Amino acid sequence: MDNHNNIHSLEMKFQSKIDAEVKIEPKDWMPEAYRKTLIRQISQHAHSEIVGMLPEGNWILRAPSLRRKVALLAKVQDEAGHGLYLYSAAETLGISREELFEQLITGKAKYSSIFNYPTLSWADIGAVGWLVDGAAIMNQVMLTRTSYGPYARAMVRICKEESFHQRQGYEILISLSRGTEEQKKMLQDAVDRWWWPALMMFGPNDSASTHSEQSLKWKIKRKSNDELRQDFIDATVLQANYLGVKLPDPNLKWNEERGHYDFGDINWEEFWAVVNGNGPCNKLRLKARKKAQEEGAWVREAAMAHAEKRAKRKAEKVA
Ligand code: FAQ
Repeated sequence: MDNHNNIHSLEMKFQSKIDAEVKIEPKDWMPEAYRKTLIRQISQHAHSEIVGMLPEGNWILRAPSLRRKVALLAKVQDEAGHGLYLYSAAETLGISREELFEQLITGKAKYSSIFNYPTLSWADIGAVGWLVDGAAIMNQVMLTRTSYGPYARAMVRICKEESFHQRQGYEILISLSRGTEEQKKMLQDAVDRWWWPALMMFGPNDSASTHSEQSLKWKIKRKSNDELRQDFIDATVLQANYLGVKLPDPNLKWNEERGHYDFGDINWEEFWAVVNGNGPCNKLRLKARKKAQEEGAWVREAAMAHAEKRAKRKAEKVA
């Protein structure tokens, strides 16, 4: 068999495994483009978790009570853990942690657009939990069934924690909704600012999504960007009603025929500006990550030296 035929037959076998719902594991043969797409998506996801710690970390010292502080601290620590699971999953595809970090701090790798918006009030922490974690869960529950084993397994753990994050945010907002006029105003203002960016998290419309068609075939994605966005809107409108907030979209209306909510146009110009580095906080976020990378260098070096020493001692014992 010549090389071309050989690759073709490997690709056929690979696709039939995917079609039969068999998970792909790190040492299995996979098309280069599948590996590349996964590294891109998983690393973008890992970076999002790590950069996502920044807007919330901003409020840890200003949380209004000890109970709120403990919950927020736990949530931000969870995001760091999610980043670690995801970086580890990306590493199984043959890329190093150093390369991944380098791609983030040089701006070569993307992270979610949502984390380039500022958290201006305490209500924003509630809105981030409710809307941002809510959108993240919608996407991530689908990813627990993604075709790559290590990514799917990481997602199972992550989703459990994200559910707590979403509840934590919603509970903050319930308290505000039962509070003073000023607190209610703060709640509405946060929802007004976070609603549209949360809808943008699902990515461009299906017709403009470059990777969706192939990723759906490979079952990396199990639902399209627009399907997930619609699922999120349908679930969230009811929660907004319970909170007594108005979602900032005059075109949001139940469509009996479709069995879904209709909604207004998303500002895609704003989305691409943010994705391309020109959102309100892009520069600030990268600066903070770069600083953390530099200041943490000695910790990583010390940890690696310790690990090497231990491995050497173990090898000497065996010999
Ligand atoms: N932001 O062809 P598609 C969290 C890019 S949740 C920035 O549709 P794809 C939890 C895309 O990369 C947030 N860029 O792409 C948390 C591509 O550019 P490229 C993270 C975006 O991959 C909560 C181009 O546009 N979640 O962190 C965005 O098939 C609270 C064309 O797009 C994940 O990453 C965007 N929103 O579908 C943490 C989930 N959307 O790479 C802290 C995993 C698209 O060719 C606090 N990722 N782009 O240069 C996915 O499911 C997918 O990657 C999508 C995009 C759905 C995000």
